[in-house]
Amino acid sequence: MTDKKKTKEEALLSRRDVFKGAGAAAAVVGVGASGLMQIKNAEAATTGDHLLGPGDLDEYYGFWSSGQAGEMRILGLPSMRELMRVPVFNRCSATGWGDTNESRKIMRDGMTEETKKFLEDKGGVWLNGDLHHPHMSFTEGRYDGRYLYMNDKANTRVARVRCDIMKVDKMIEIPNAADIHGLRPQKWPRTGYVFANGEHRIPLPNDGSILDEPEKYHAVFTAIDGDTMEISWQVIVSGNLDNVDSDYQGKYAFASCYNSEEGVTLAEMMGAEMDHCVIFDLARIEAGVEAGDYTVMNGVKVLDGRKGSKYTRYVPVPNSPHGVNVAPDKRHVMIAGKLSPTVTVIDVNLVEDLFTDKIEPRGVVVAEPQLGLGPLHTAFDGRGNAYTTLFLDSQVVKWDIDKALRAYKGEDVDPILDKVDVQYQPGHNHSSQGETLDADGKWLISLNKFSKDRYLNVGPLKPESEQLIDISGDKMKVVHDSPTFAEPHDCIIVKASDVNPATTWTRGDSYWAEATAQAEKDGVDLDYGADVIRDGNKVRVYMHSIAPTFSLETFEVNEGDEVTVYVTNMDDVDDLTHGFCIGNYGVAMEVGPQATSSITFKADRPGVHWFYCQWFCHALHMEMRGRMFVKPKA
Ligand code: RUQ
Ligand code: CUA
Repeated sequence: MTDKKKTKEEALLSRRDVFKGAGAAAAVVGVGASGLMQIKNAEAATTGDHLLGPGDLDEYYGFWSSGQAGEMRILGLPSMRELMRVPVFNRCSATGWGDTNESRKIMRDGMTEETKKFLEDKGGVWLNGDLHHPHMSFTEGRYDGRYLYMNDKANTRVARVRCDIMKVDKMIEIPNAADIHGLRPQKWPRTGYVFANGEHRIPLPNDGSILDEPEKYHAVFTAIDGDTMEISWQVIVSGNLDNVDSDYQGKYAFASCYNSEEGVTLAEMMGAEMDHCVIFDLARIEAGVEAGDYTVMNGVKVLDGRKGSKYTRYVPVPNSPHGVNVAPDKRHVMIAGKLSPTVTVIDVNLVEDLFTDKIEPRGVVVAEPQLGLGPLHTAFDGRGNAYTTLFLDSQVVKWDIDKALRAYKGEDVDPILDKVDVQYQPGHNHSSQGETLDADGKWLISLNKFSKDRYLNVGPLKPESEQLIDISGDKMKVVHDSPTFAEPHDCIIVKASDVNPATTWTRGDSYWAEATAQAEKDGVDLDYGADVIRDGNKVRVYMHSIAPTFSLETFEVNEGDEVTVYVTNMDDVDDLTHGFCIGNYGVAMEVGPQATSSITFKADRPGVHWFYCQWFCHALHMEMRGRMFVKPKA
């Protein structure tokens, strides 16, 4: 077992060995003579096994969205230390995401032609994004460590992160939809589909021929093939789609659907007391695709799943429902009421009767406990309890699913077990492995939209706030909070042993397949090259790096040339990342150990321009540089 895989217990054990003299018990609660662990107060000492000492490794990865910042973040839990930021829908100065040829290809390959045209004079790629929901691929209801999928609400995209390298490898725009919000992978038998909700209603086609005629607008539900990242099919719905989850049977997807009034103003959207949970029947939809019951729009098969369709059912749910969460009991689907103090519980086993019209739409509802004001999202502990965030009450409520079912049948029982204050206004919450069959009921995260007075004031723009709650006992206990920059929208908590990132890249990775092909055509060695290839006014510069040198100390190009620099990092030492930056040229990128990265720019500034390594790599890091000569036009 490598250091990276050490569980927290093992880490603590080895620490105990190191500090034998301090006494085992003291080392376990972290108050050893070494003083390595900080204990804030006596209360934390009793529940404080979330505190890790320097060098100790966490038991879980947390994969965090960042909302309007557009990136994914990786945290360690329970320590809540931020481990990494993975650029996705944003641009990144440190890694060159959005500037390197490899990242721009990923960003552009999945764009519609129309968007490519729109971005022609805007740099070719989107500059902003709004990443809400990161979720891992499943095999038989458990995280399988292959991929993470995530949505961009701002520019209607879905991206995939390869978990071996923790970089985006695919990004697609979803046609016919506006603003992807809810996103979940299929849990059973595997991912499989990735379901994505188009939130806003738009005319189809949205080419200006229909403007202020809201009755002609539609929202669209999309199933993406998680392996190929191609769109399998889409379904038009009635109303706006919000969040979505999938079952443990592989039969259905459940989406919250507000604005059944199909209004466009706030007053119109709030008119009805009841909105819906839309249930999508995957087998019936696949049969419909097979039978040709679709219209092709922008190259995608689109089925009509509006009210009355055989592909969907609309279960009335109060009022502007939001979060959809399927319990690890494989049976109950929780739909949070948002504007209603209730969570509506649907029994998956009754849904087939709904599709065969044996029962009324509300016949699938088996509980609807009143929990508090502003229920948004629900998490699970695998012991039959649910944890729902209450946005308006600024609380998390713990409730007993079975008691809620019994109360709905008329028994006089109160399902509410506990409530805890959180600071302030929680949106999502998530429990350790809680959206899988491995829900272990140890930790709960509350992601809070406001921090107000919780931290030192940093001006009018405040951080948001995330809190760690110990749910292993009867009572919930907030044990840690941290401020975070915009916006800790959602997260998942995955056992560290289920994720196996590589420590270096592997030469020959398809990530730089285009560079490999070009080097072959140019007859140069991508691994150990030091070549300048001229091809008309295109120049390709191949160099490799071994700390602290680049294989080229200088290269010369002509003003106006289109220059591509390929840098291969031949160091294979763990954590030995180099960079390549050209001063005053807007050219910068990360080159990980054993990776190739490339970047293309126009050499339209004559003169001497230093290139340098911008990732600290060696005692002679400052000396790791060279010169680009740009010869002026005659
Ligand atoms: S939704 S705060 Cu974008 Cu995740 Cu519920
Ligand atoms: Cu190479 Cu710094």
